Amino acid sequence: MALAEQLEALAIDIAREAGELARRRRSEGVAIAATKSSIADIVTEADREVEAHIRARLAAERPGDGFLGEETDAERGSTGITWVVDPIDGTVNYAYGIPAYAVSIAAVCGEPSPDQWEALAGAVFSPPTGEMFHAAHGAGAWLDGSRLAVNPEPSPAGALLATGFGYNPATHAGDLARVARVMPMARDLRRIGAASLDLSYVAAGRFDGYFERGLQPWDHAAGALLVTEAGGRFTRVVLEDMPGRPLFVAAGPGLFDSLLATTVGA
Ligand code: LIP
Repeated sequence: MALAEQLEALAIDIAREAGELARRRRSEGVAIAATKSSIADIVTEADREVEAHIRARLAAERPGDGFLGEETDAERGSTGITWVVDPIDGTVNYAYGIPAYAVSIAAVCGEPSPDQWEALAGAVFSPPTGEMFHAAHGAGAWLDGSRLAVNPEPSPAGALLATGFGYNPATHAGDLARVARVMPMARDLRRIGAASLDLSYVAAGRFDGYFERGLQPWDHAAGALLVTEAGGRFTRVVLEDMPGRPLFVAAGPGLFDSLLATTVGA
């Protein structure tokens, strides 16, 4: 088995275990552990416990690999492989009991930074639905054994698009102006609240496209590979007004260029 597929198999196993743990903790009641960048940016006890579980499993299975996770300190590895992990993507949904959250695990090689890494494998597990989206570089994107393909073109009714907003209220007006620019090309807009699911749904053809500013590496590492392995395109654009808050765009080949041009805006 090629290295990318070995890493994919490990990501799938650990994402499922971690997802079952997250679901159990959800049923037992969610405890907010702290807030992070703003009062709206929460971390639950389960986020931390699930990340600790994933990190320990990866360290046991692949000692020497690096780790970049949402809730714990990054660690450089010696093998050239780094795991990029979001233990519970969609934490606010998770805390409110909205059944739209996921465990996202990706393995990348090279410098562990989104503008330099090459993604080799990824798994996005949705505990509420039991769906396992997964991909290995060059081996396609899959959902529970079925191969995924993005929508080549939106329907004549317009594109079904998804987006998201950050935790800093000062960014909302700009993000809403972007939505207003995009709506003329859309049949409708969805706000799921978990980038890993948004990207998985683009890969599965459930959305024609997705755009959002300010994602963290762990929000998109696995989902971006799913989109490209399903025949779509994904990009990260640094915009002058806020270089630290890149814009991310994903879509099928027939929509990508116009969605990118519209979301970047002149
Ligand atoms: C979430 C992202 C989502 C974004 C939220 C948040 P978290 O990640 O997946 O796309 O709109 O603001 O960043 O914090 O739940 O891991």
